[in-house]
Amino acid sequence: MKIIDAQVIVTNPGRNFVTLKITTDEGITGLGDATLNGRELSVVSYLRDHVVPLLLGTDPHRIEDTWQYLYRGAYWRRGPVTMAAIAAVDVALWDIKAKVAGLPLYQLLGGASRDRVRTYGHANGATVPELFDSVRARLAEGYQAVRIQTGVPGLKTVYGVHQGTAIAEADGVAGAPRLDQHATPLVEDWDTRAYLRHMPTVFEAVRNEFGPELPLLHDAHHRLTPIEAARLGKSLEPYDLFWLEDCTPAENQDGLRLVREHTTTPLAIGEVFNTVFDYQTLVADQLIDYVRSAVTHFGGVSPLRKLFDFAAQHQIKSAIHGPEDISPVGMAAAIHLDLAIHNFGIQEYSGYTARTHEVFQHAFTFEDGHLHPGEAPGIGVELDEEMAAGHPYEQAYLPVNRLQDGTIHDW
Ligand code: KDG
Ligand code: MG
Repeated sequence: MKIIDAQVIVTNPGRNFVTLKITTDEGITGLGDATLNGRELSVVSYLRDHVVPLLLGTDPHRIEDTWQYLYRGAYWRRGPVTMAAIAAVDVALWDIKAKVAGLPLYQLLGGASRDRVRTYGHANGATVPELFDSVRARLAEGYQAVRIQTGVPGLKTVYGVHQGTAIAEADGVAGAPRLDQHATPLVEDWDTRAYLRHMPTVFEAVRNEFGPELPLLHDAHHRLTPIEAARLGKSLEPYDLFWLEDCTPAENQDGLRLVREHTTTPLAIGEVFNTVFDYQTLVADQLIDYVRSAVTHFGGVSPLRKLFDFAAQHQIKSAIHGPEDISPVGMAAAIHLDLAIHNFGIQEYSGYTARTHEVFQHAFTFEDGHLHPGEAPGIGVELDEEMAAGHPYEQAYLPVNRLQDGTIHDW
């Protein structure tokens, strides 16, 4: 079998998604997600201009060899653009291989290790009463674990707290919020001391309202220094978090050592990482509890599975990044992996707009807070190209963050 065509399709059924479609001489097609939020077109060019010419005429079954060729053969390794492009190829080739076998991808990854995949959803509110409403809405949708994000007194806009941007048309997960995307970057504001004072009061209120059982998560979104993160982790210990996510930017992996020494709150990290090398110290020294990379930003199913095996040796579990900016193609690949690996932890899932479900018809299902990849051969996603063309690309940026004196801060 040979690859005879590879197209890059950009569509915006609510937000921008980049999809690679590989076609073989036997008429079998495979899809891969290459969406890099806010920098989408750089991956489109990387694929169209530099990767597609290398794929034509090659054997789609040689997934590992193709991966190594694209990774090592570029000379310039790693980085989000490169690894999103390689991820799209890797997933599209797994899709083809599984379709040829007539099996859902998870069967080729060793078969199911569980019956279904536990997820967590996003609850948020500018105030605590609004947050409670949001938690109730997620529970009504079936979620059995909830991420908690709130406004901070004195700050206008804070990460994860969506102001009037809920997607009314979202189905399945009805209240799925639209992650802020703007034609020019929205400027949010930040005050670490106000945040550190506020968060324990929020979690105390949530525990009092919803009881001790509900798994609660929180994303600090890279904003704290290690000692600030240590303080937050310690102050949240009475509220028994499932995890504290991205508590500090982890370019300096050793920073997590300080956090770890001061708190027993479980730590999750890695959604901006793109190779196993970003995790080397974190995993080998057991400084974290969950690895958070997305199939889409980590080079695909092949390297992510290797990361999970490395993590398993250190009793660290998976928690694949699954925000709204991972397309249903990237999400489907994640769910197959979640079902197959032994050290599965939890899967993030925020749902999609109704239009997204129409453009990307998928076999995966969401029920009672759990996902299942379905039994369709391959990853189980088909792209309606005509419909996709009806929703063209729109330039969109993520927000940026400034301290109250105007200094740029991590978003
Ligand atoms: O594009 C950026 C988002 O993917 C990110 O902000 C979402 O932090 C995120 C999460 O945990 O889902
Ligand atoms: Mg996050």
